[in-house]
Amino acid sequence: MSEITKGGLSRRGLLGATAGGAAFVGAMGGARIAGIGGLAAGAAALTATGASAEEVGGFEVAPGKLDEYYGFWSSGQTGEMRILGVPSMRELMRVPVFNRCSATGWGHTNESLHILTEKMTPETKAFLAANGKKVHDNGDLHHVHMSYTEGKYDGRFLYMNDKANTRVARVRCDVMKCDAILEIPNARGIHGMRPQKWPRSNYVFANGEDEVLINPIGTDDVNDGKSYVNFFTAVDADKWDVAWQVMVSGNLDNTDADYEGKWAFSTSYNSEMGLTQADMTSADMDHVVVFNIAEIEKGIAAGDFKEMNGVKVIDGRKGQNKNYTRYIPVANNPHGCNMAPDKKHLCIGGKLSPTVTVIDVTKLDDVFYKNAEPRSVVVAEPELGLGPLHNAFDGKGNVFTSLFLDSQVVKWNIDKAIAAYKGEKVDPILDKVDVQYQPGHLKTTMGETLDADGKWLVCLCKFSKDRFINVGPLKPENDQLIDISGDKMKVVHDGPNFAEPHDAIAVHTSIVNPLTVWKRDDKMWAETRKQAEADKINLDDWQDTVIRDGNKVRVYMSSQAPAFSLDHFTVKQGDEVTVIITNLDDIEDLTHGFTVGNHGVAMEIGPQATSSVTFVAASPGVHWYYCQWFCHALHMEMRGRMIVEPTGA
Ligand code: RUQ
Ligand code: CUA
Ligand code: CA
Repeated sequence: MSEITKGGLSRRGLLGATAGGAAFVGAMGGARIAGIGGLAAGAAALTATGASAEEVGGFEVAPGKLDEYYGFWSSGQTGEMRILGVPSMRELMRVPVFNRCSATGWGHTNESLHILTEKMTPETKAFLAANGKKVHDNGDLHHVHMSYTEGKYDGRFLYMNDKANTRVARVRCDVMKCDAILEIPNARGIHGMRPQKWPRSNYVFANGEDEVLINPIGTDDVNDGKSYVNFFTAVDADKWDVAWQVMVSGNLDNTDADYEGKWAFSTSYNSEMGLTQADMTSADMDHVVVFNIAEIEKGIAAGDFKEMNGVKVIDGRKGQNKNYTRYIPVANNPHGCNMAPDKKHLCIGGKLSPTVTVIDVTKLDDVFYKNAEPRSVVVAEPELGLGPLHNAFDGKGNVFTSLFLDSQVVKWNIDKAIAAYKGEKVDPILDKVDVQYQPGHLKTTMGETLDADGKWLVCLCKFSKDRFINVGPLKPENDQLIDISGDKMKVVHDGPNFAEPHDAIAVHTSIVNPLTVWKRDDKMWAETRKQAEADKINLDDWQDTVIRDGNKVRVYMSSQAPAFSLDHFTVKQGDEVTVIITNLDDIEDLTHGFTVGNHGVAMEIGPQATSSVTFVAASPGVHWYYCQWFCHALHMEMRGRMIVEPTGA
């Protein structure tokens, strides 16, 4: 077992109330953090004020009524993106991204396989082939963020990371489907991810959390942290390729960008470059890395990079004495990294320290160009409670910070925190509210944009414990809705959610306006259209043609409720069969599906969409296919036969 277990950390300790939390911090080296006991007592006293919260209401959305915000949720290890309505917290849609989806055929249709494999590294392709696979079936989607123009959501794309398989993906907001995935070379474990906010999201910044060997295995000692580095990646959001990478000292956890397009920031909990948990928590201080975007672009243009696996890599490690990066010391093992919409203040969650470190980003030029001491940019460091992880904003100068160990959200004021840091006798804490339980991310409506409106806060709690009827040892998360329109926060709704949303954003409905029916010339099936043109098939017209091309058979079908254009087709055992279906229905909500019995074949075909799937007809006999999307009174009868003639027949 690890050092920490020996030190007394148990699951019970983690889950317990403040006392357990204090034990946790103690085990993690809390001796270095002053005032834990007193702070915990203060927190408990404040909690009692929950009853005085203002009754504002307005979160219940009656049947037939619509939500004011789109909530875009990550799903962690489920690998998909989810759309919820806010404030109703109703789950509206699941958008498969890194996972294999049984309903839509994502990860199985040719269109999705094209997206999943197009920008895969040769290394991964070879690994998958050795395992008899084309794609990974899992992903760990932590963060979803929308594209920006001048600090505001622009409704074009949603970007998201995959920590499990080191990828970044993009979802088109016009159809709410993933249209691009990029595996990041060199780095491992993409965790933090944010689009550039200003002037627009030209870059998507992506952090590698896991350390990677500098040299091929066998060259250096794998048990020496000095053999490892980490990578910060800027993805060109338009070309969907890596623009550049920066090699850094220490690992990288969460990232954000400023509102001027000058900086990106990443927290590091392993500045020690430790390879064990004990080593990763051994130092007094870790750091936030500041990336100087203009200097990095200049360095790339001037050729000051090393090419690694086709990527231009700048060396931004400590001691390079160049203007690419600076390392700002913060208390050991920081986590969340959130830029306030006042354009000035960056808030860093202390995690093992009960503080949030506030950095004034307008002071960063002095650190880069005037040799100012790195900590001179710190303008406040309020003690807020135990386990501060993430920060959200109301656009009125206040911050909401999740306290993982205290199971609370604390509301505090930036100006007051700055005054207190200067020595004035002011308490920056405005309110605390209990949440159930152990919150991670928390998000305010429009809170990570210049349009932050301070109406709702969604707090994503990692444990639900007793909040719902028991569904067995695996329990849902609890995404709680908190009314923040008054002075006091008020928890108004419990939102159970399956494994395991990490992060969410809430975007006003005026910004997002998806289509209800696909456009026939959509690029999603551009490759399929090319093949159809070669086969002299008009994909926009009625199709009922079977084309044989050696042992490859292409079956072109149309669907129109309640029938497929082919009620049967015949192939030979061993044929590689591609079924291409175009849904000619152009009515809103009229989706068809195509499932072949006992073949593991299923896909969605949206109104006016084309979808295709390829498999080998290895099993002779008659196999029924059917529409699995309830589309008509005769939906059950929307089926047909695939006749597979035995070899030699
Ligand atoms: S960060 S552990 Cu979003 Cu709190 Cu992934
Ligand atoms: Cu078409 Cu059911
Ligand atoms: Ca550390």
